Amino acid sequence: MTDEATAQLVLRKAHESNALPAMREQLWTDVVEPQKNVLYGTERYRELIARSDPAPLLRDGVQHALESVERYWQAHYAAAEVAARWAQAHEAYPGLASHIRVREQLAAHSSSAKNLVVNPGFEEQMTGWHIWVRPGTQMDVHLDTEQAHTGSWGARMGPGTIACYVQDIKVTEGATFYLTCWARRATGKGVCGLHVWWKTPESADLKIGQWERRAADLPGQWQKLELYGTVPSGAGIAEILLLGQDNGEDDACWFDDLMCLLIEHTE
Ligand SMILES: [Ca+2]
Repeated sequence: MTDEATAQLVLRKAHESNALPAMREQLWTDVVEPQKNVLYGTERYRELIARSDPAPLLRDGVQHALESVERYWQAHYAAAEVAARWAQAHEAYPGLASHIRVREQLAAHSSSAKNLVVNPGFEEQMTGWHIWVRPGTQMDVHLDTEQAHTGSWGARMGPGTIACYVQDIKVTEGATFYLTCWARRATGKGVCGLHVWWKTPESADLKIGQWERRAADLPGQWQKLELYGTVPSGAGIAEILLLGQDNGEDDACWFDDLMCLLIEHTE
């Protein structure tokens, strides 16, 4: 992103894209439902549509767009000005309110925000974290001083099949959840991703899709990965998974410097 006009165009496109799932619902209600009797296998059709739900992909796209805009603004304006620009955007694009609210809160409170992740930079070794390796498979998982985003330590995985560094965060449904980390891949092979597995307060699977953000194909570079949204109904635990997968012999990935915020809504 190179200028303010592009930033505004990205915001407008994100706003338009964000309306697509609602438009699809409207299409169903207005066009398909009234003709239910003439459409063969309507339930099956609905099932197919449900499975092809574009909402998670759109959410990722919108988040990525807003992240790009924020990066541009942060590079060109002071914090107060960035917050003011998000307030303007909130006004101009009401459909993006839930996304922009997070940006406003971060701009306004980032210095005083309470990071919920224990030992977020692995400087206290494995305090707060545990490791999961898929049973029956191998993964080399260890903390590493060769690569760190900040401090001395980073969390390394590879070579191996699939494993995660895991930490549970207590959450309350309906609050805004924000999670970010830094990730680095050794090569363009394998998978390196930030996940959230939603669980009930009793630690049972909530049986909804995990939130996921994969590191881009930028070997050797530290990348910021970000996930946020509303804590789903019924959730009491957000299980953070730092995932490494399919790392070949010369391959590995690293994670460092997590931040997790829970923003309760007071309005
Ligand atoms: Ca560190």
